[in-house]
Amino acid sequence: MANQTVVVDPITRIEGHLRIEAETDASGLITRASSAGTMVRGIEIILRGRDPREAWAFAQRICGVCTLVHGIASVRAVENALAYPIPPNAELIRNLMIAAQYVHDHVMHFYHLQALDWVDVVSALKADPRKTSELAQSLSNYALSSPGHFADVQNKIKGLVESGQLGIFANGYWGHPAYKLPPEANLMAVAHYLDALAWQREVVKLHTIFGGKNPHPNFVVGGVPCAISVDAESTGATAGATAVNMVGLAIVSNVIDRMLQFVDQVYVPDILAIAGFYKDWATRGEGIGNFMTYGDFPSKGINDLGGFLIPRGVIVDRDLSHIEEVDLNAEDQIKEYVAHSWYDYSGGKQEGLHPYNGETVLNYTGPQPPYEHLDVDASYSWLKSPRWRGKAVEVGPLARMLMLYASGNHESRGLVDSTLSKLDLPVQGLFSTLGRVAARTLETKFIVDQMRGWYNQLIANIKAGDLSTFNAAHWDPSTWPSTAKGVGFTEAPRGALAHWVVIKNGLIDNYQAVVPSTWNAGPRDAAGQDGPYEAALKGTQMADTQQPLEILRTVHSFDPCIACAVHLVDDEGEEMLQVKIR
Ligand code: NFE
Ligand code: MG
Repeated sequence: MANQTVVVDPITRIEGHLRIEAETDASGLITRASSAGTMVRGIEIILRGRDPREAWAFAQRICGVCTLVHGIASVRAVENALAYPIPPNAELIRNLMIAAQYVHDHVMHFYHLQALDWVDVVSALKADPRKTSELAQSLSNYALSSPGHFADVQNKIKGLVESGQLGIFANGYWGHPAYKLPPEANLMAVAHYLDALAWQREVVKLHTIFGGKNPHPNFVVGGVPCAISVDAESTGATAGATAVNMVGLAIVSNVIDRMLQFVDQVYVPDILAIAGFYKDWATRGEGIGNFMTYGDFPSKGINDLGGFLIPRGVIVDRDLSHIEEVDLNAEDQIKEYVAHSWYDYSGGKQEGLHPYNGETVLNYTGPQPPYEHLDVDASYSWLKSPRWRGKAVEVGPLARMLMLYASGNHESRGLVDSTLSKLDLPVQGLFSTLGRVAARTLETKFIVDQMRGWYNQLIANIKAGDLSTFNAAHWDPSTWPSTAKGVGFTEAPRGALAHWVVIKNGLIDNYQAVVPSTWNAGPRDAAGQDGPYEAALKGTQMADTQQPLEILRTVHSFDPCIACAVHLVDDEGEEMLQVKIR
């Protein structure tokens, strides 16, 4: 083999349009990788001149996968600008909604977007359903583990394969030597893929109770838009259709139980079992080694960082003995660069801008389609390159679990240590593709365990007579200063997310969103430093450059969302996976 540029475009089983160009040496080792977002929409431009109280409804349309998170970041940004506190019940309901999003999103990401990198669907046909049932029952007491259930699933797959239409299972590299699971484990995982589809349809109800619908539940600046009604307890009827009553709260309680059950009985045991076959991926896809969180799940208001369940900070160079502080308002800390992006800045392409001064000026200088390669030495992405104090940082579940671990959080340390010991891996194994997959699962367990506490607190408040969910104090724009600026942040499933808003005379003057997948998937910066995907792909040995499964494994371990990352489509139709070799 000669040196090649392997192009994977689009990367499938993600949200949005992502292209990876990986330059390899003669052995198939990746020597340089370039991550390109190839889709642009302009939500930040659409927001200018609007009433900041309605920004959430537009901003939330940045993405329907991490639905909710842009609504949360937006109302928090406006509340921050207006020094607008929300009632304790609103904080509890937001925590429950954000947590539900983690559990829903992480389970779906594993089974529906990522599992097929590790699970060979076609191999499941060779499994013995009886042995599969024994395997499943040795891992947990999940109810759907009978030989008959697995035989049914196997027949379903057989039908798909025999019809020649694998449908949702099309386009896998089935039979690739990097698939290591025995047929029984493959069959079990495919069965759980299908079970997770049915499960997610039920648990999404939590958002519909508190926010009216999903995707895109409703929010309001100053609280949450659901009134709590205790009158309708006996009938289930409510005076106003949007009120939450005891019947609705009982459904929320049931959803929390179902989430807990699926995570404990299916998701966590599956990941532990599957990870045992892929321990070599604990030394692959290491990445940039810097990790950042903004923190979330407040218990004493958004301004009391000490009351956050997930702490804020940066870990530099994998040093878990020290956490750096992050200040989202400090102009010298968070900056976005466009040196390799299809944007211009008024001060030139080498400049970095803090989001309060952020500019969104499109300037496409790439090749006209159809093209073979991007000019990766010039501009090559619609993503900007955000940096913290000039450093590329990874955000997401691994960053959060590391921050919890480094800050001494007892439950998360227990989860991480017991997992490492079960897999017989050192702590360094966390800084890897497998580490990202495992951290997402452990985080789900950590968060789902918190949900009952918030729920109980909400019920206790209601029983004590506190029904307040909205604070009207600063709703009227006549109470606002003529100029104000604020930042709203959240830990979205894919990582640290913030929106910065500048308000002038009651209207939005500037609005900038810096999003988890922008942090992770962004291109090289003005100093030529790789983004986290690029760094994680560099040094990866590919078995077969025509079947870039290794690239998919590492990129999927970050859970990309390019709609979020660019928030700015070309008018080309959907394209199937294409691998071009030079
Ligand atoms: Ni569209 Fe998103 C999340 C945000 S990703 S999925 O989680 O914000 O970057
Ligand atoms: Mg932006």
